[in-house]
Amino acid sequence: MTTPRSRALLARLLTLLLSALAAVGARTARAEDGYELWLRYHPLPAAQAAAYRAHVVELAMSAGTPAAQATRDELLRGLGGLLGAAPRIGSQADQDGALLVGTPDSSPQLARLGLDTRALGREGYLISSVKVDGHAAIAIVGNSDVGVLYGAFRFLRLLQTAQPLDHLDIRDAPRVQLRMLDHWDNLDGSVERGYAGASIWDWWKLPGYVDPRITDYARANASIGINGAVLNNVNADKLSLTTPYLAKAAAIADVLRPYGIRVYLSVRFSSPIELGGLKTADPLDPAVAAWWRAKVDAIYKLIPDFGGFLVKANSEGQPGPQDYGRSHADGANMLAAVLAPHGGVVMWRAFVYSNKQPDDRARQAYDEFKPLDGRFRSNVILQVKNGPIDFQPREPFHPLFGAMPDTALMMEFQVTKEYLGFATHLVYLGTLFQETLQSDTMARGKGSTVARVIDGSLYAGTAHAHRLTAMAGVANIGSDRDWCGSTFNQANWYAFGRLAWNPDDSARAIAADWVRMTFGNDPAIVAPIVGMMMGSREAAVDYMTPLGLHHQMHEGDHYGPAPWDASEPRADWRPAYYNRADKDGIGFDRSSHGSDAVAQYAPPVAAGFDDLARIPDRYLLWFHHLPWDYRMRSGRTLWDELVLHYSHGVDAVAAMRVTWRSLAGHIDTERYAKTSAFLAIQQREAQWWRDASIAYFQSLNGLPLPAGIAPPAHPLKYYQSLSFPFAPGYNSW
Ligand code: GCW
Repeated sequence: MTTPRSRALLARLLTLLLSALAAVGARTARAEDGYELWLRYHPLPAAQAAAYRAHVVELAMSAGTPAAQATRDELLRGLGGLLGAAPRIGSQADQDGALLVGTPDSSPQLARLGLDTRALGREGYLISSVKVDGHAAIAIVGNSDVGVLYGAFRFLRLLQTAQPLDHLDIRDAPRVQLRMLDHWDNLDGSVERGYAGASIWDWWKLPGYVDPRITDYARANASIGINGAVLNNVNADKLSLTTPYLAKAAAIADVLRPYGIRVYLSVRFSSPIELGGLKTADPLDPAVAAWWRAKVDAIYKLIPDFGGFLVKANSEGQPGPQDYGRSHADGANMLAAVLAPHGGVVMWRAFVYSNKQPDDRARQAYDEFKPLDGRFRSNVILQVKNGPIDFQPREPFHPLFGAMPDTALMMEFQVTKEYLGFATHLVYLGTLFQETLQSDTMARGKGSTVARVIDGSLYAGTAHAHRLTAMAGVANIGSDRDWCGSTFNQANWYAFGRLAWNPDDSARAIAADWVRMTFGNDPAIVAPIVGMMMGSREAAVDYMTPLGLHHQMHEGDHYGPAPWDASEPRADWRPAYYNRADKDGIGFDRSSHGSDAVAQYAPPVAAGFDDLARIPDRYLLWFHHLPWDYRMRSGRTLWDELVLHYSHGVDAVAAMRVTWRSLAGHIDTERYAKTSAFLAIQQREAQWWRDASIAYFQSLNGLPLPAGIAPPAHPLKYYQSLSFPFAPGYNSW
């Protein structure tokens, strides 16, 4: 029997239950899995949103092209999310608070403003507070649709990072022409050195079905100015050039095009034999050139704005022109000649070394390419890794950057963390990129930074001037829900794009923007997270390869430490080849007394690296072999210093964990928990790196540890017994 009282009670209970359920639902809906990346348009605090809304009452733009539509959609989505309501859509500004967006010829009002867009080039933009027919407005203007799109993303970034919108006067244009992601994605869906799941290109279902995720990929790239994507692994499968796979690439290109992104392909140099049935792939054979010409013509029929080829030739077993006694220039120029009529380019990799050469591996790219300076066609650009070995936690800049004034050189960074802890370690690479870009090659005197080689400004106005400039990052993107395998790996994609746009940008400023866009503007979180990020790469260098050590990772999968490994064949894939440690000392002698790799740098740089009194500690064992009791600047012995660096690396990870714990409650549950778990893994692995390295080196030198320093947790044999047959990113080729 129900009384009015019990009915009221029941009703209350029901209401409570429903609102509890709603709260759970809302929380689930708000759960952040990282999919949105830094384009996370969540509502800003109410007061802030209200202030901004006055500036964007109306969006005045015509959206007559797919690119302009993409821009308008992004602005509506971004402003709608951030401000709680999207602006009204109009075609012209007729009241205060209009956002006037377009190219000067897309709107008479914009044209009447007479803004000077000459210096913006094709891809630059301006964002300016203006008066339009007496009304206050903000103009976002570029000379092309893509310039406008970049301006729109920049405008959204102003809001996301809580910047004032009064008196805007921003002009920006990219300093580097080709800003590329290189995907090492295989046609079977695996990703070489990928730690974020399978490839985002679903080759199997393409071209019939293109995952909407590809549009989000394009948005993320456009938001940081990336304008090119090499779709497939440099260890290229010949099938990429067959008609069915070209049709698949074309379907991807169609989705990327409105976002200003061109598609490129890695090609296998021997394709004329394997696909064309020719007897040779000799670049000087006319039948070979004819095969490539026909292939390239066919590609441009399917993809009219195709970007060009990326080629790994005569490197790690890949075929190349040297198989026919021809040079890298012969090979690159043949391909460049058939691409040139279509406006395509060749990115030819300088990552070459041979274990047959009893030489220092670090010297080989320079020795091979330096004599070819000036021999490449103008649509060839040499793709040079940041350092002379291979994407190590720290390397000095590649000597080729200071040595080929008559050749266009592009940077290749690795965004995926093959040698830096895979998906789980928090290592912000902005500082690594910046360190290389700000290194001074001294090629034309002081201030000849790598950044100025890459953006072409070093030789502008000289007889060496060249047209093509580019920067590539080996992508860390996969089908994981959060794209990059971890929230913090997203920062590396972001930082790469920002630095490709402006190689002199600051890693710290970029980190701050990323944190604000990714986690929010609360000062209680921004400063601590930026602090963690800024110290994170040095921490990894310390626990893995301090003081200039390099390539100490387990062979093949590159997971974990194996400094003891000297097994044959292929010495130059083994850590012991690089550390040269024995009972007396450690380090690779590349000084003038050793392999003389120092001589590949401009004389003042070489002199600094060669001289023990001047070389920075961070490069010491890269260039010098020294006794364990060598006296460091600190007054400590080399051995003690080394051990302290390893320990410092572990301590720094512990400190990151403390910082992260202090942010509990300020970060959404899912991303907080994932990062916490990953930091715990990182701390364990940092300790493992430290302990295994110390145990091994101590087994050689028999020296005691500095006072107060804990010994390795296990005997050396334990570390040597570990193996990881299913480590990710490797067995795919
Ligand atoms: O770092 C090495 C990687 C290989 C890679 C090669 C390269 C694509 O271990 O997986 O192959 O560099 O850059 O070509």
